[in-house]
Amino acid sequence: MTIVMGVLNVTPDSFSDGGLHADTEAAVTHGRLLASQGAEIIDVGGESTRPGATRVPEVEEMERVIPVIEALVAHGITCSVDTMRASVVRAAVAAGARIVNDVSGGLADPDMLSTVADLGVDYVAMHWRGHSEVMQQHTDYTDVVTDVFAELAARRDAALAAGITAERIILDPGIGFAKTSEQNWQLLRGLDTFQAMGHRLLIGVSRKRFLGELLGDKPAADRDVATAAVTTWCAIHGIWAVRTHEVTAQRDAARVGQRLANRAAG
Ligand code: PMM
Repeated sequence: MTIVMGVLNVTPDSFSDGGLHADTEAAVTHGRLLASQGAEIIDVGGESTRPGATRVPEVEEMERVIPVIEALVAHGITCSVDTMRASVVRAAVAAGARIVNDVSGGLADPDMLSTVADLGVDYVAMHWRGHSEVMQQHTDYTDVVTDVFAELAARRDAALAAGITAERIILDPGIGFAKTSEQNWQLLRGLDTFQAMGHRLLIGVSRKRFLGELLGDKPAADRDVATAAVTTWCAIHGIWAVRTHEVTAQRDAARVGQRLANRAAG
């Protein structure tokens, strides 16, 4: 069945007050809650990738994510690290992370792919065309499904060439990254095309802006029902995992999708 990857952003805008220790504690508490609700992986990130966001210094990113990963792993929780930096990957894997979630697909850091190959962990390569400050200036596609497929296949090939084995590669078309709302919908309609690449697929639509836009500018906190609708669609299409902020409704939605597709319930 489609599994849920719970989003844990250890960023100041997610955990508003207190110093670093309070942030770490609040993050660990939240990560444990998501896991107890049925998230099979907790995706720990210390750098916001929202459109327009500026980069966080490397030390700060490490200070945010490493203690949280250590604590969650100590509680027996499977963690991925959401980072574009090879140095953060090394520290996160040493702290017990088992999956690397690189929204840049290896493009942001020339050392990323060889580092992941060396560490022998799973690798999510997402479709990406540039950092958050500029990504919405890169939404020109001839055909978004065909073009994202080709660009993602190139990243997959680069990962293979660097020595990451095929079974370890997970692909993600990068909903909301250098895409307009319409292009996001086209990519979601094209999931079968991406399935044909023969890798596990991860989809992240949780609370994203295009859902709010569809629903009369609903605020982010009110987009979980719409997210669940897409989760059902992802489950129907055999997606390996959805990356979401909320877990309970997403798991239910994945079960429904599983039954609609007439696969055995997970
Ligand atoms: N989206 C965000 C962050 N990381 N990782 C993957 N693999 N796929 C995504 O779609 C994705 C991601 C942005 O969402 P957030 O700011 O709400 O975490």
